Amino acid sequence: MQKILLLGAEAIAQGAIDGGLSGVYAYPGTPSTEITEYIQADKVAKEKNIHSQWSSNEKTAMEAALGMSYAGKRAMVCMKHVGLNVAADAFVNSAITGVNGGLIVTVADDPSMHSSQNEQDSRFYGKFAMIPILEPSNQQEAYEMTRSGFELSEKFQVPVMLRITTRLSHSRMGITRLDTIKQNGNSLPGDPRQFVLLPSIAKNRYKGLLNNQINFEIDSEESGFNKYTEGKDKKLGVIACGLALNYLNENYPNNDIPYPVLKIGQYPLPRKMIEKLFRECKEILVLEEGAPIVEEMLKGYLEKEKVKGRLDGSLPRDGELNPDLVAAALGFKQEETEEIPEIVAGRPPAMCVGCGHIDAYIALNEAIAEYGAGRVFADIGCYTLGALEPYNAINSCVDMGASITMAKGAADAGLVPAVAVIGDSTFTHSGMTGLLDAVAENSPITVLISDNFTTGMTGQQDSKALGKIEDICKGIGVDPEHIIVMNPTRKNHDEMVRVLKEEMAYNGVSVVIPRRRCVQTARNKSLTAKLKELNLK
Ligand SMILES: Cc1ncc(C[n+]2csc(CCOP(=O)(O)OP(=O)(O)O)c2C)c(N)n1
Ligand code: SF4
Repeated sequence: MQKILLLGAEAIAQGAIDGGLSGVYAYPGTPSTEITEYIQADKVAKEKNIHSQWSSNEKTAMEAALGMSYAGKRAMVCMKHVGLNVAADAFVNSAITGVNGGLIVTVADDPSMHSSQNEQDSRFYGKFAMIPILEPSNQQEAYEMTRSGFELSEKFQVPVMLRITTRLSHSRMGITRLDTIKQNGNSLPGDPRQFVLLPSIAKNRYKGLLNNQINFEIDSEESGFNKYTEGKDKKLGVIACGLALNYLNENYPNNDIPYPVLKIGQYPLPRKMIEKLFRECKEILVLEEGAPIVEEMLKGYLEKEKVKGRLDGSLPRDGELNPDLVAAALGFKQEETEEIPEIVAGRPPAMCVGCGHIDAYIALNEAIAEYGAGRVFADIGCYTLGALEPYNAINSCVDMGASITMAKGAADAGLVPAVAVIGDSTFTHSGMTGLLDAVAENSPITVLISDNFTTGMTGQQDSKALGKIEDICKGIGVDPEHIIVMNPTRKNHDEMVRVLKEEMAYNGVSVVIPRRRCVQTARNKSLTAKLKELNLK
């Protein structure tokens, strides 16, 4: 087959389509978004009727994928690393229910936090759930792992995690495609009660998962994704996990690495290969992107002093790896590199000119001034940039949905009024349930749902909240007199300030909805048509 140039994320999507995928479920999040977008745009995926609509959040995505697997078909769920925190309940329990159709949980980590709140390493979650993990070293392997990951999942009847990182997701390679595999037909799980996690059933299922661990390890030992390459110089042995293999290779352009190298692409770790490396080499250098998970495990059960990596300072404890850092760990002399000219110096991100969030913040800052600073709890989206100059408008951004619940907690503590700022997509992701808590106790909070009809920050995906926000708030129990829609423009500034002042003075839950279309969606014709249909502007 011909080669096609694909991003790592796209290679995963193509691998899934070629591997017999029947449905992808996802909530957008950098660096995972392009996987689902590729499937949504793919003609063949459409012809094959592969489900690819966005889910409301990562938990609903994980559960829907598990449901598709229950019904016998191959499913994939995709998310960024922090999304797995949201999906964790379903994810961990899916290892115990097991699967029917192959299920791949693709999680994209973001070491160095290029666009994330943290740099947590999803391999911890895979290990925690005790399922096999695949970690590609390049985009071709990402394609192949996804394509064959469904088989691995079906072979052991457990979900399989595919763990990638930003650089792999967002860089390209020529991909050689393999034959396409047909989609599964419908079938029911072998054991009709395996998905019923009542304690008596769950205990048995859990024992089965524990008993299977040795089989996962044997599979890792035999996997083509793990590879031991001999080297003459036994002073050092290198363990290179996933993408870190690239950084090692870049230091040896002639492919003449003198040391034995153990490439890891499938977990649990292939213990026999690791023991061989330990037997043969004086010291071990562990190269892994993210947390020092492998290094820590090896230090725990083998000779401590022998293992070098992120924990002993051979490599930095946090942030992404790169060829230079690996060169230093290998003892190469660093060449002086040219200084970066000032013109390419880092620039902080900013909201677009003409963004409705800006006018909402200008009004909020004025309205809240009389109460003093420190009472605006925000959420995750473009509006988080309101934390920066010149607005300095918000005081928190913790996780998706936290704005409303944190405002409620602060109001419970006596910080009245407390204000929450949340976007439309984040509201339906995980803000709605917090609003229900606030309504249940009639908490004195003012919630700004800044509605721009889209999921702006991740690239203008559909928003599940479109045309529904007022009804959702009414349904949850917010007094309709305190659900107020505003047009956030300069012209309306005084009116916005007046409304916000009035609602902040109200002793109960009020929802103010500054509503203006995200300027980046101006050319999105299908959104224009939907807005017309809903009579929204
Ligand atoms: C749990 C989790 N999932 C996904 C993301 C990625 N993400 C950041 S902001 C955002 C959506 C923001 O949309 P919205 O609330 O409508 O605000 P907008 O960016 O449009 O202003 C997403 C999906 C994340 N940070 N955390
Ligand atoms: S992408 Fe849209 S929501 Fe985000 S800053 Fe720009 S205009 Fe505002």
